[in-house]
Amino acid sequence: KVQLLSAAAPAPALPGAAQLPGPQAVPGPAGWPELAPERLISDARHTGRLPGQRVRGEGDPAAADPAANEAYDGLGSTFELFARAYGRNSLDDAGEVLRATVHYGQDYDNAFWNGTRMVFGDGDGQIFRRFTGSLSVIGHELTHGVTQYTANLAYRGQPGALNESVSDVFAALVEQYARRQTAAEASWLIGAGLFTDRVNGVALRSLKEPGTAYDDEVLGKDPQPGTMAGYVRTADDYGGVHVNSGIPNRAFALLALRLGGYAWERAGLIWYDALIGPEVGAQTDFAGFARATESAAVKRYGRESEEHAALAAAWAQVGIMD
Ligand code: ASN
Ligand code: ZN
Repeated sequence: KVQLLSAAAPAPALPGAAQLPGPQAVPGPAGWPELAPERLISDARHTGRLPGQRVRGEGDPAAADPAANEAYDGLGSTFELFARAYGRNSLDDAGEVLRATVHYGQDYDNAFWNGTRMVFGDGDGQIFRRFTGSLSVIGHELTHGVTQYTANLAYRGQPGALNESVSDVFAALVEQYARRQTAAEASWLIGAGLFTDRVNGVALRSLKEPGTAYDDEVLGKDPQPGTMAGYVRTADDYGGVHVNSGIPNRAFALLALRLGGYAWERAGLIWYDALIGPEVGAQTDFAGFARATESAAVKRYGRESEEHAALAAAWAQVGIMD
């Protein structure tokens, strides 16, 4: 069965990150060092063997293979969000090499983080196109690496759904940052453009409107809930980690939309502070994560701040922390 990293009408064509103005257009806070990625792209040549053959390293000219170049550019865009918005030097904040393997397996319908590298399938061409085609998929998988080095959220139940949600939140921010989109302008979709024309869906998931990303004869309907009332109790998928992530995802989108402007700035900082802070660990549940974001908002912006009020309202709207 297809495990959807979770898909609805084709998304509008958007410019790739490569065609956008360089990172200097949105500089990080003054005083932060200039950080640069070290990327290494390999090719599994349609086998299941990792890492595969080296096809492009840092600073190399574009490869002949578009999948390799998409991976290279997407790793760069992800590095850029974490570096420029949060001062983070790669996944481990110590300059770890960003590694990816393309053309993994045959007709492989997924992408994953294996603990040390990103791995991308080509899709089966029936449901999915190649997974390097979506910057939010790349951002999602790499953020699993950031989570591994920080909160290390267990991949089961509510901590697992938070692990998934954190990957979706920063994936959305990677795309928004690359496109210089405000919260109001953003699609809030994960994996837009991955589905072939045969699928009735726009993306794998929607942070803004969980449960609306696809409704398809073969795939069924997007099962994500947007409130605790819809929390799915299941033994599948480690307790529904790709489903229940819709709840904290929506809390983030509600906060960002309420605050307005660039979501990576205030909303993203609050989430990042919580993720790397002392209150969030392997067993943190939704309520614990909400409290950690509240501590972060109060610390950064004050108890009487607009940010704190917007945060409390967002969590209350999804049925957590009222
Ligand atoms: N692409 C999926 C993810 O990162 C892989 C999986 O864990 N089923 O969540
Ligand atoms: Zn994931």
